[in-house]
Amino acid sequence: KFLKSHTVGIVGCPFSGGQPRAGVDTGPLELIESGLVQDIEALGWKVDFAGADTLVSPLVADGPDPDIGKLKKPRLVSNVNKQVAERVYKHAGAGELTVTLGGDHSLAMGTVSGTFKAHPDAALIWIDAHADINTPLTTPSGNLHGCPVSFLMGLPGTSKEEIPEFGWIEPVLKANRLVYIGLRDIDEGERKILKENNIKSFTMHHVDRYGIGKVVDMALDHVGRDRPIHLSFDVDAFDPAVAPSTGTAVRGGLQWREGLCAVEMIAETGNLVSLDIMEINPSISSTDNDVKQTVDVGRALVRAALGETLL
Ligand code: 4U7
Ligand code: MN
Ligand code: MN
Ligand code: MN
Repeated sequence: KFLKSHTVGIVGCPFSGGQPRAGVDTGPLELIESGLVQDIEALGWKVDFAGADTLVSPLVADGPDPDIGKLKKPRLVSNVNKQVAERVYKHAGAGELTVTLGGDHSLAMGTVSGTFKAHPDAALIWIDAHADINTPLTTPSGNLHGCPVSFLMGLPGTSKEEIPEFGWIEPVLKANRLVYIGLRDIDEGERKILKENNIKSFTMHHVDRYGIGKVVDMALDHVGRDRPIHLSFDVDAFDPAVAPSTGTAVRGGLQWREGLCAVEMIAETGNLVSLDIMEINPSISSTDNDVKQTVDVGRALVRAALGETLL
């Protein structure tokens, strides 16, 4: 409906500057090397990907980057995300289904900005253990992967006047176009923001209580079933037994089929225009199988988004 061609545009973002743990920047290459492009082609989609050497740069700061308030590496995160936004817009504006491979979740500043520039009426579905809606004023850690949603909404503390370094980000996201699934680790400041802005949030409690199918149906009803969808999927939404190789794992998450079912239902609407697979960190593992399993679930999410399991 909203895509102009049966083409997946891949944006690889080897970036870890939005959080402190090394290794999440190798997530995109692991996904590509595992056979993701072949997976996509096998499902009958064309792939628009210029190769691993076109992954977004710069990956490291090119000058001093002192904290702004509590925020860590603010100029680096901003600069990388501005480029990500342009790359995503190039694909989304051409009517491709954009798939962005992270990298840490601060990258959603760029992915959502790029998608919404091409599809201003889009809704954002955020599947994550965390709400990632801390502002520069509420963040307990200063890590920008916990903050992207606040910038996209233009919450207090994120304006051009308050923090010109992020002035390129337009507040494109309205509270009623955002829905969360899988939350279970919410900071006090975030809880207040979610309540004050009436942001629809399905926590793991709701998943347990109603089942994933009902939760996704309610989520789609809330944002509206007739608009483009950007799905931002943080693999830490999964239970750590399913996706162990990630930086901020939290017990009690989605099972393998629950996560896949959610993505399948979103794919089934025919409205998915942009997908983020974020926070796979191949450097984090306690058994030999951890990395493979986490990469496998990331690949499975992409295939599900492209309709693999729909008849
Ligand atoms: B992720 C946290 F305090 N809320 O802001 C923060 F608990 O992209 C965690 O979802 C953020 O992995 C996690 O640092 C960001 C913390
Ligand atoms: Mn998370
Ligand atoms: Mn996240
Ligand atoms: Mn994380």
